[in-house]
Amino acid sequence: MQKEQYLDIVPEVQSALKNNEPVVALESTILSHGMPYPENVSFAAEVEKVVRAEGAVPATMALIGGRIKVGLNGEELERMCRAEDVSKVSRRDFATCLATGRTGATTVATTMMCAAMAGVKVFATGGIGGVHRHGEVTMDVSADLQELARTPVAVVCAGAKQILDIGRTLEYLETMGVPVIGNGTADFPAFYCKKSGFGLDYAAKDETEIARIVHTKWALGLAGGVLIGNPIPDEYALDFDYMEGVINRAVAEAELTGVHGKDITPFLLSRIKEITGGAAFRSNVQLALNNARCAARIAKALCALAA
Ligand code: PSU
Ligand code: MN
Repeated sequence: MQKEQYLDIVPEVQSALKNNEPVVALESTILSHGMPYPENVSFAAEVEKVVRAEGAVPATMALIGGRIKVGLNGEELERMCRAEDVSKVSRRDFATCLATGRTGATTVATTMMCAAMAGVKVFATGGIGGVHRHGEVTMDVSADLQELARTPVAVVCAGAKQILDIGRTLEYLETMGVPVIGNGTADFPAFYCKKSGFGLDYAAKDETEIARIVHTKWALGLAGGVLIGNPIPDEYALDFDYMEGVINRAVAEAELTGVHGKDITPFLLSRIKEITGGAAFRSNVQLALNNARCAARIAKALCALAA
């Protein structure tokens, strides 16, 4: 059986791909395990709207009923947002979830896998997974990083949350040969904050230049993806030191409760939300919309290069 036989690509995405029109992949873990219900329902609709406003077609990914869904209808989006009996699926869980027909939300790693299988080249997320704090002891390194090294998708993120060891995350990406490009910045963004203090080798001037870099990498036959760090808009950025305090508290609680493995990221996300109240959530929504806009522009520029 060919992998294509597991894919359900919605007609709108199918036709865009066939006609070399821009498509932007979106993940479902950000809905099911990254944002509260029912606010995630409005976010899911809004992010698709932003992609369309830029002239691209959104394709939210999920595993439902033994099928790889590329593009979700309203009912399926609602189901991912309700998140009842929806597991978080990374590369390790992918085949099991599909073969058993369970409902799975895709992370950055598995959204990249779905995108590559369908032929979607650009993906917008919020923040990527990475090397966790004390990762040198726990070996907790997100599968997102390996995926960036092996799967040819350009991923637009607002950097990584300070729940991670950002320095080691960038070291790991360097070792794996993943280009990390700043969109107008030479400082890797820290999700809620514009800067992490860790430098990048290249600050691209705009999305057209980013598309040229992505296009060149793949034209050379170099395997794997490209990571784009797109800083949160000024008006929604939060104070770095304030967030450091919040995150230190959440990380300490995680250590006390003994939560580990794939549950640690959702645990930290939900604690940050509780501690900060609405402010962090609003920033989270806005940075993700900003990434969707950037991804749509890169997708458009890539289509022009392929024409
Ligand atoms: N970081 C966030 N929000 C998220 C995630 C990470 O700020 O929603 C999600 C993404 O889906 C990411 C996943 O791919 O968590 C990483 O989980 P882990 O660390 O278990 O690999
Ligand atoms: Mn992990």
